[in-house]
Amino acid sequence: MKKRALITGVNGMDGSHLSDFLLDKEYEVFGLERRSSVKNRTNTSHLEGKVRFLTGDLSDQNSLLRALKESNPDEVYNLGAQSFVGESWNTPEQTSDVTGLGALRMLEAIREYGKEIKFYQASTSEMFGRMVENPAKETTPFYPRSPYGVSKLYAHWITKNYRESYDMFNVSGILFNHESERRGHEFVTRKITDGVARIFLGLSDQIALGNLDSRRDWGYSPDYVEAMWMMLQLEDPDDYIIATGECHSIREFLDVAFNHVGIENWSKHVVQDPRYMRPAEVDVLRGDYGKAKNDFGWSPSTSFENLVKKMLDNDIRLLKKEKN
Ligand code: NAP
Ligand code: G4F
Repeated sequence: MKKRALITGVNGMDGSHLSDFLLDKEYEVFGLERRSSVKNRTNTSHLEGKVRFLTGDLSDQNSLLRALKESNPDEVYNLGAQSFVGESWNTPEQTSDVTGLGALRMLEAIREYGKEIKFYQASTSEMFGRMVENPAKETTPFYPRSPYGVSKLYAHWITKNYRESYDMFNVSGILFNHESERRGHEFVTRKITDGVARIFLGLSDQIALGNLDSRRDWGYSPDYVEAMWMMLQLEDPDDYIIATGECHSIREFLDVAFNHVGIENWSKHVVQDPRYMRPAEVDVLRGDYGKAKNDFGWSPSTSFENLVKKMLDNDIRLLKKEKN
C-alpha cells in the first residue's frame, strides 16, 4: 500500500520540493491550497495530475478536518504559513492566526479525525532571533524578534505540548534559512539573484535593498525537505535543527552573485532603501545540525557558492526565455 501524505502550503517553495521528493518515494501526495482569484501554481505546474490538490485554509478549522477525510494521510507536513518576516509587522494578527494558530487547528483536526498520523511542523531559526548562543542548538533559549517569530514559537510549543499531552507523533523541525530556484521574489536571496540577472542582461541597473550586514545560515531547500521526511521516519518523535553551520552576510551573497556574472565592483548597482529595513532585526543566525547528523545521518550537500550560482543561473535562463 502506498503511503499517503498531506502537505499544507503545497505551492510554496518547500511544499513543491517536498511533493517532488515524496512522489519519487512513491507516496500519494495531497496538497492543501487556499482559494485565490488567480491560481498560484508557478512552483507546482509540473505536478498537476500527480498531486491531488484540496482546497482549505489554515484559518478555517472545518476545512482542515475535511482535507484529512479526503486524503486519509499517514503523514501531515504543516508547511503553510504567512512566511515573510517583513510582512508580519504589517499583518501581525493574520500572521499569528495562520502561522501560529494554524498549527493548533491542524493538530485538533488530527485528534478529531482519530487516526494515528505523523505530524511535521515547519519551525524556524527565527525563534532564536537575537541569538543567545552561536551556533544555536535544540537546547538554546528562544528570543523571537518579529510577530512571525513569536507566532512560530507558539506553533512549536503547541506541537510539543500535543506530543506530550496526547502521545502524538509530532515533530518540530527547526530549519534555518533555505532557498532554491523556487524561492519567492520578496526574500532577499531571490531578490538579489533576479536583480543581478536583470543587470547582467541589461534589463535594469540597480537593486534596492535594506540591511546588508545581517548574516544568515543559508542551505538548499531540496536538501532540507529530505530532512523533514527523515524526521517522520524515526522511531520516536523529537525536535531537530536543520542548518549548514556556516553563515554569510548579504554583502557576501552579493559578492558571489555579481562575481559570477563578471562584475567585481557592485556598489553602484546596489542602493539602500529604508523601506526594506525592519523595526527589529535578526542580525545573525547560525545553527548546529549535530543532533540530526547523529540521530538520522543528515547533512547538507549544497555549498553557499553553489546555491547562489544555481539560483542566479536559473534567473538568467528564465529572463532570457521571457525576453525571447
Ligand atoms: P512559502 O514559499 O512562503 O510557502 C508558504 C505556503 O503557505 C504558500 O503556499 C502559501 O499559499 C501557504 N499559505 C499561506 N497562508 C495560508 C493559509 N491561510 N492557509 C493555507 N495555506 C497558506 O514558504 P517556504 O519558504 O516554502 O516555507 C515553508 C514553511 O517553512 C513555512 O511555514 C515557513 O514559515 C517555514 N520555514 C521556512 C524557512 C525558509 O528559509 N524557507 C525556514 C524555516 C521555516 P499562498 O500561495 O496562497 O500564499
Ligand atoms: O530573505 P529574508 O526576508 O529572510 P528572513 O527574514 O531571514 O526569513 C526567512 O528565513 C526564516 C528562517 O530563518 C524563515 F522562517 C522565514 O519564513 C523566511 O523564509 O531576509 C533575510 C535578511 C534579513 O536580515 C533582512 O533584513 O535580509 C535582510 N534584507 C536586506 N535587504 C532584506 C532586504 N530582506 C528582504 N526580504 N528584502 C530586502 O530588500
